[in-house]
Amino acid sequence: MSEYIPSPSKWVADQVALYEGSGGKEGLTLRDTGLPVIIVTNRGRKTGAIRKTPLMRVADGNNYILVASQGGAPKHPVWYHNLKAEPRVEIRDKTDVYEMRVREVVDAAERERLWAKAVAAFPPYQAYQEKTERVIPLLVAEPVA
Ligand code: F42
Repeated sequence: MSEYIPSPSKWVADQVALYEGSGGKEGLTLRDTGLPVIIVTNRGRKTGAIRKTPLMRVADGNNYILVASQGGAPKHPVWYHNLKAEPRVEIRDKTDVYEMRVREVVDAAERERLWAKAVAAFPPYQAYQEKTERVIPLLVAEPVA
């Protein structure tokens, strides 16, 4: 089994430790917003190590929409590149864990529909998009049959 390398960002690593350590019963929201978070487990594209990334929970039926916003930073988050290289992930939503496959949304109509869902779930995404020159990538995680 590969090594798990926690995020270098302490608040992120702490949330993962609480969420996963409690089996999906604690640490379920972004700070004190009350808004739900999922944990994406994937592999680093260079190290092959296990990485765990909390993201806002944006559901679309049985799928999850992953928003590579990173607070409107100028560059895509590193996890986006990891998922492009290795799309097989595990997603924890509270106590449920799913094997999923990720693809980037490229179709304009699909993007419009899913972006509206993302902003409805987490309104700050709109301000993050206005803050940055890049188009914030959307990825869809779909259950592996
Ligand atoms: N980030 C979002 O982008 N969207 C969200 O909706 C979101 C919600 C959220 C909720 C709760 C929470 O605690 C955090 C949340 N975040 C959200 C932050 C998110 O979890 C990430 O921390 C953030 O997006 C930054 O992701 P990042 O992958 O850029 O992380 C940096 C800090 C990082 O970990 N860098 C590593 C490092 O060591 O510098 C990268 C490690 C890595 O993946 N290495 C790869 C490897 O092979 O192992 C190779 C990378 C390469 O060079 O190609």
